[in-house]
Amino acid sequence: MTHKFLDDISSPEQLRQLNEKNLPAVCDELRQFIIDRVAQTGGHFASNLGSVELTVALHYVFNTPEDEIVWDTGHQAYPHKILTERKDRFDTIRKYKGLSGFPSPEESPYDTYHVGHAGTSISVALGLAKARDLKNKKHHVAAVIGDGALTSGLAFEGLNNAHDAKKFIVILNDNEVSISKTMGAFAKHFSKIVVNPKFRSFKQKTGAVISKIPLVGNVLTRIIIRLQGGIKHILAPQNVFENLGFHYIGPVDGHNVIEMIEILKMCKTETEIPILLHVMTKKGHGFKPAESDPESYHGVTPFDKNVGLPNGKKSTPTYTETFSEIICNAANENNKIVVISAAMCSGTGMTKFAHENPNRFIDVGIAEQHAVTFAGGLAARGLTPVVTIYSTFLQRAYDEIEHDVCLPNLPVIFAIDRAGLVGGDGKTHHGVFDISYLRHLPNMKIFMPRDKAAMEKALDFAIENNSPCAIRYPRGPILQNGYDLPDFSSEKITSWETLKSGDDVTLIAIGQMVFRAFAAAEILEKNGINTTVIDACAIQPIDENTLFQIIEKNNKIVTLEDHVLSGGFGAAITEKLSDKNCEYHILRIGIDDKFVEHGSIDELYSELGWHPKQLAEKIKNWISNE
Ligand SMILES: Cc1ncc(C[n+]2csc(CCOP(=O)(O)OP(=O)(O)O)c2C)c(N)n1
Repeated sequence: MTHKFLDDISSPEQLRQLNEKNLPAVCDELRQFIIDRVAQTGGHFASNLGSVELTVALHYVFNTPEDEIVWDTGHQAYPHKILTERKDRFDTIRKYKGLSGFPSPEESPYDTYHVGHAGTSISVALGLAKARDLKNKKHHVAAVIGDGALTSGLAFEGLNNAHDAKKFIVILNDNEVSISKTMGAFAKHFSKIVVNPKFRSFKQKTGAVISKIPLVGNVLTRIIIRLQGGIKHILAPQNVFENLGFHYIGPVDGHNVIEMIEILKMCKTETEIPILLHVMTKKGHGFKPAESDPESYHGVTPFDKNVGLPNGKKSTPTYTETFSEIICNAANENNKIVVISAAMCSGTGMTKFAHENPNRFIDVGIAEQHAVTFAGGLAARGLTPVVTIYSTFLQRAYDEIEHDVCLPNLPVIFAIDRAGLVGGDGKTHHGVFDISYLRHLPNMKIFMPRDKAAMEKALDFAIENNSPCAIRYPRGPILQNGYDLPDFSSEKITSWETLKSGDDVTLIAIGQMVFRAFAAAEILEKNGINTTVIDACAIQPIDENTLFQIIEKNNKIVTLEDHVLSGGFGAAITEKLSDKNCEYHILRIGIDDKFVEHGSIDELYSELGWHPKQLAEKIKNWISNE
């Protein structure tokens, strides 16, 4: 498919050569390009359709990459990637060795910072602006943040610190949606500003017209902006941004590229105080199914653009779906259970729970720290809070887990989804650190079930237990690659399960790695190596009885975990054996001191050597060298 303008635009410099009147057509082509490509590759979709005009306007008005734009979270930066020298490689997005799904300075000088987690843009941009000032440079710095990302505490901390920043613009891309509806009082505050059309048209019309008058334009615009400040105080006395020292401009139509350009030019002239530009966009703009169901189209797998997303469920349930089922069943029996989500209701499979238990489901917004401490408060008064959260986002709340849950020893349950490698989202999203950052906390217990039976036992234990418990489980279906095993059968979840016995070596694995260990054991068997295979569902505390029995029989052990080795499960075993002065030989299989890139799970496992054949080979070589 050819594009009249886009085919000749590889960089913002080329975009800036165009006459302004052609920019709406550029936007249409860019949007169609994204629809065509993401329907084939999968990836973030609805947010990128919403950010097209804003991106074109920003690169048109600002002298990027000298002027610096920081995209918050980075899931909306596909139009930016396409305009900044990556159009020809866009087919490789999120694929192994291909373009990252998020901004990455290693990939392009136009990507000012690594992102993936929400709420960082204002702090990053302030840091860049301060560095600019200290180095006596003169360029502009802008942060683009969604109304969802603005619910995170970190974003507020950045806003609070920005009052004296110069040549500094925060652009609030407000589509009233996070992944689900944006939660909290802040979102309500925005809607009050938005329903103030009188204010909006005054600002846009006067500002845009006057800024066109040569020489006096900029000065007058500035006066007008100040004047508007006065009017706005009458019209919108509660404007929180003004109270924080920003000059607030908006709300403006984020799909009118010409209007956006005028307003951004106007913003550029105001160099002395920070500006908050409030832009209204529609998530999924220009693709009807995504406009009407932005949640389903937030992130997509490949789909037929003429039909829309496939419906129907896959035959093998995922770990997420399984947890969803058992927590709903548990809540039917136990009215103390309360589920808390940090803006990830559907991702963590809690849609059904929220529907069935509206009073016992709380979406706190992108506020992981608050989610954990809030859960502590609930637990302190006898409720059973379950924080359903991705491993990578729980990292935000380390101090709250330690100080507000483990120290007072409160029975908060952490349902840690996406624990392990996640695939296309890559290094900002792999959930491979949680054992390390939880294991050393007193009172914390950690389980990693391989199947539904173990998950049920882990949840039952956690509900009965009077201290914090974490249940970690990965993305994807149970029975990874069809390595079928009977149900977890240990009576207690705190006891490890011996799946098979053999004399040469013992494989101790957690979660989905149990299936891989078992398949590797079958290959080793064919090579004359007899293995014992253990499912170590209880990671913390470990089942010492079983561990010491194993060591007495055979002191060669291999640990397998979808986690970093440093501080991980294998490290826990090593510590335990060393402390007891055991004689042992250990091979720890996991991730060795590196950030794993993006790609399919299959490719990443190949790279790490986690396919059963590779595992068997590695174990065989290790045994022969011991
Ligand atoms: C710390 C953190 N928590 C959760 C997420 C998952 N997440 C990715 S995008 C998103 C919604 C962002 O909403 P908004 O900023 O309004 O952007 P929109 O998608 O609406 O354009 C969420 C919750 C994340 N990336 N980082």
